[in-house]
Amino acid sequence: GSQAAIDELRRKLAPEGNVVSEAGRRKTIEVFGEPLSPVEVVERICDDVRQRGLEAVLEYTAKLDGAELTADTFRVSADDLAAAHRAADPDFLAMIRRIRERLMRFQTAILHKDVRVEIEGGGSLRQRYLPLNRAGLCVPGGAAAYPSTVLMTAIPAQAAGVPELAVVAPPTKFGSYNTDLLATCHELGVTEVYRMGGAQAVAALAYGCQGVPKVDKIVGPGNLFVALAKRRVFGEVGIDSIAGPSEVIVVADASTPPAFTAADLIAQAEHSPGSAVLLTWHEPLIEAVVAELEKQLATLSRSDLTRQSLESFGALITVRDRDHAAALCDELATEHLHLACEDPEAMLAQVRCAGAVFLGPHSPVPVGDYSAGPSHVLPTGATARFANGLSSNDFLRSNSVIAFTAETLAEQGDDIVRLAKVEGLTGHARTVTIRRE
Ligand code: HSO
Ligand code: ZN
Repeated sequence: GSQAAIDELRRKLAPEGNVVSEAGRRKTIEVFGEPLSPVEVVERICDDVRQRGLEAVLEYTAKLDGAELTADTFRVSADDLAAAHRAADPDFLAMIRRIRERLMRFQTAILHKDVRVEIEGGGSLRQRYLPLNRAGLCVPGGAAAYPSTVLMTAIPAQAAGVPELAVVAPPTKFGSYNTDLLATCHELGVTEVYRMGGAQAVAALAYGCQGVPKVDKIVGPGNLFVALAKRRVFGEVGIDSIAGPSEVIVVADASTPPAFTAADLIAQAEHSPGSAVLLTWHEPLIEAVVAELEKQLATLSRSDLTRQSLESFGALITVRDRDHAAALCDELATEHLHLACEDPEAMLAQVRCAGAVFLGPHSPVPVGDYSAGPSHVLPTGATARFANGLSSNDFLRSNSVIAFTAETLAEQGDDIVRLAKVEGLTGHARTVTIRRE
């Protein structure tokens, strides 16, 4: 529980590639013929796209993603979407529909409801929620294909009632050339899919360019460039939280099967880089988990990557007791928190900061990644201190609505006039007094 140990854990939980990490901030890259920080590179790309539009987007797509696209080919055609859907395995599509059903039910249930408060003297005050007109959804495509991310971003938006959705995915075999991804878009009724990624995709969505109308909000995960670009364009458009590499803290005790815990840690490290931390007050568990990790890594498809990821960003830690574990979890504010110990409900009551919490032995993180209902787009790098996971409510904005009667205006008029005079704004005061004359 010493500060040094917490700092060490923080480093493990914020590997390079996370906007909040020192390592990520310090490195330099040569995109413009001179070494620049990622922040500077992203600024230049965003500004260039803002000025030169699609021409700049296509240039960066060629230079950074190695794909030669034109104004005619950078958007996935309706034919390509339909063809991917036709070619898809019917079982795959049936699965997508089942998952859509579950996500839609949860995302609809949590939507903010309009609120109306009657004023005693007459009239009403309201809070009214309305969907955004147009949202951009970032889907990554570097290390693996993520049709699940299409589900986890598009369905919350559809639950909120957003009429226009634009998906961007890099022009790679894991991105916008991936037929599973395209079939998923088609199944969900998403017709606008663009072959672009990185900062140039975020800038194109934020500022608009030939063939891409600007969006109101950009959501979804991505690499460092996507994350920095979202931060750059924020204010021009809305964004969700800024997601970095995936992380988990698993809290386990004598009741937790070591094989389950090893599998849960591996699932996170498999994202590579992915941070996987075990906290336990049952010391013998650690040795048992190490043995299980070895055993399970031997039969994993991405075992080298996962092993490296566990070595760099994994930690198996003994804590004093449950209270100590809860305090550490709250402080580390991790993306995924899996309470795999006995009486997880009791510990849930002690932890407030986490992106998503998974309770008990039957709720491994991939149920949330793939099928349960909440979105898997979650705050990482301790940003769960202040940020939320993506949900249908991110696609709503609200108006307050004020409707007074003459009686209510008369009743509150003196307060309004008095405060207006304190601020020296006699014009404000007159809007009330003129109605009395
Ligand atoms: N665990 C990732 C989401 C994901 N897992 C997608 C598999 N595919 C971030 O929450
Ligand atoms: Zn995952």
